[in-house]
Amino acid sequence: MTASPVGQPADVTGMFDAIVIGAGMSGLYQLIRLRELGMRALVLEAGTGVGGTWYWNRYPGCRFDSESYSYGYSFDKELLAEWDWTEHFAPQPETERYLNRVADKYDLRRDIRFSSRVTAARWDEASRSWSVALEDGTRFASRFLITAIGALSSPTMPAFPGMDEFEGQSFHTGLWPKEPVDFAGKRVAVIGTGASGVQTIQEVAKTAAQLTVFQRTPNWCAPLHNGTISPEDMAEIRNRYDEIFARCRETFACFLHTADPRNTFDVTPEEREAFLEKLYSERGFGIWVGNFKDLLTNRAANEVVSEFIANKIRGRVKDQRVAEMLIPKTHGFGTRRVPLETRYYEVYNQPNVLLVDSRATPIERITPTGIKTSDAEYDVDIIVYATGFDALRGAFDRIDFLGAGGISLKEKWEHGATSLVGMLQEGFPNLFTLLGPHTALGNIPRSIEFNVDWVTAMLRHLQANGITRAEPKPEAVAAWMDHVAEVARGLLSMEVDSWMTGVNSNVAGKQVRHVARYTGSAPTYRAWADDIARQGYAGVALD
Ligand code: N01
Repeated sequence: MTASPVGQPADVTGMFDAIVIGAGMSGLYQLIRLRELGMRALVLEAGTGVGGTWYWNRYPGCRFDSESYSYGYSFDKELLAEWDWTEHFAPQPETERYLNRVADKYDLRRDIRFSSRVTAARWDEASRSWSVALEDGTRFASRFLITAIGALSSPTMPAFPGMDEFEGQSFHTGLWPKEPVDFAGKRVAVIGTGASGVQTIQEVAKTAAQLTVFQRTPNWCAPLHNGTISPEDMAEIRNRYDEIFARCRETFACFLHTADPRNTFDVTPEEREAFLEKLYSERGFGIWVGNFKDLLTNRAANEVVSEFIANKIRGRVKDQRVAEMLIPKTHGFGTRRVPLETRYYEVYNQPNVLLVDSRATPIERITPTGIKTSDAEYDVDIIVYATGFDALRGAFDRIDFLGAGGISLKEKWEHGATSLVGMLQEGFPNLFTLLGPHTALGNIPRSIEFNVDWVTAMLRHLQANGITRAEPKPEAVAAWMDHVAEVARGLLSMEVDSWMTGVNSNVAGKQVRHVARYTGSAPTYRAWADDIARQGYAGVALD
């Protein structure tokens, strides 16, 4: 196939070789690669700027919890040489600046249409093209459609009665306004204690007159140990970039940290304690993904580590009644995403901070002046909803994808998504889903670079061989889904409700725990995907 236009359906106002939905880290990198293929590409972005996650999530305290230098793009040596990270875990404004620098450097904005929310995408068999509609009715068409819509990008709000009547300000962390929000002297409520809630709480507590935290399920949190990066440190990091990215390629989830080769009970109690102390005092995710290798599969091992962390919480929170409220009782350490924190637990020692157990005393309604629970009323000026996302499938469900023969992706995925290596969808020819369900996530930019390169190589193969239609075969999808199910077997995280098991209490039909994401290692994932490519896209019907 060449980059020539395809047959144009009557209602289409623009025709492209490829349309990318989303101008976050995936979309920007994909656009660079599509240009290299000589394709005429268009990126459609709902926001007014680039950055995706780092554009929308500008809540106070938002920052990385992968090391900055393991998170940035690795594909551009010049960019690596030029860009200085200022903190081990960069705050959101720095990351947004970084992604704008990338957009400037490659002059990407000329192919990005901002304020363009895609609401529908329809496959047209006759022209072998996708027709993509925006919410204002504008339509574009392309041979190939690539979703770069993120895994955690569809924010969800609870459905408390009275929310519209609240007379103060209210915000969702994932839809934070660009204008600064001043918490000084205000009475603030934060609902939700996941990674977003924890980062928000520890920041808001610094200036709010009163902070009331509504916690339904406590999460196991561990110290981030952030620090600034001096110019000398940055020079040293820069010299190690090859080593850093090589390490990320080898590890289970593309982090700098990976599981210790020992099992929890291979060592004496003293050695175990010393190892856990070391991990707890070190920067980043080591305490979670660098722990004993049986942490997430052996219940007894998990209990030992959980008790270690529980004692840390007891040691950091003065009021032991509050400490017990903060210690998870229904899931073990690491079986849900571990929020990394900076003096989070100490916040609860402040006189201006109150923790409310919103499972014991549920929120009943939002009133014009605050929050009413089953046993009290809390007057507040600001409500922060840190209530998370309709993860993984959620961003897809917001778009009405209709594939071959009019099949609906939302209906097809009603009881759980299927795919071939997360990136190709049976019934949806020429659709590529970057960070789709069942791609390896982990340190996400590392996965993004792999996925974009994989899609780009496949597009190059299609171009070179004059192929205008590509759709995964049912047997290949079934084999991949068997593997996805197999690697999740025996994981303690599969016994717990979270976005990682596809559960969201705020979304109808998403209460059933299932294998919602790929839980195997990134190297195993890449080997599967690379095998498909090596065999000339075996498992994909090409025509
Ligand atoms: O969302 P969450 P998040 N009534 O789903 C509560 C990534 N991330 O935005 O646990 C009362 O984890 C809910 O309670 P429960 C990261 O991968 C990364 O914090 O369902 N409470 C929970 O406490 C993360 O895992 C970074 O009982 C309600 C909270 O809201 C993912 O994004 C930073 C409720 C939601 O927690 C999602 O994190 C931030 C209701 N009706 C996020 N509905 C970094 O890398 C929900 N809750 C730094």
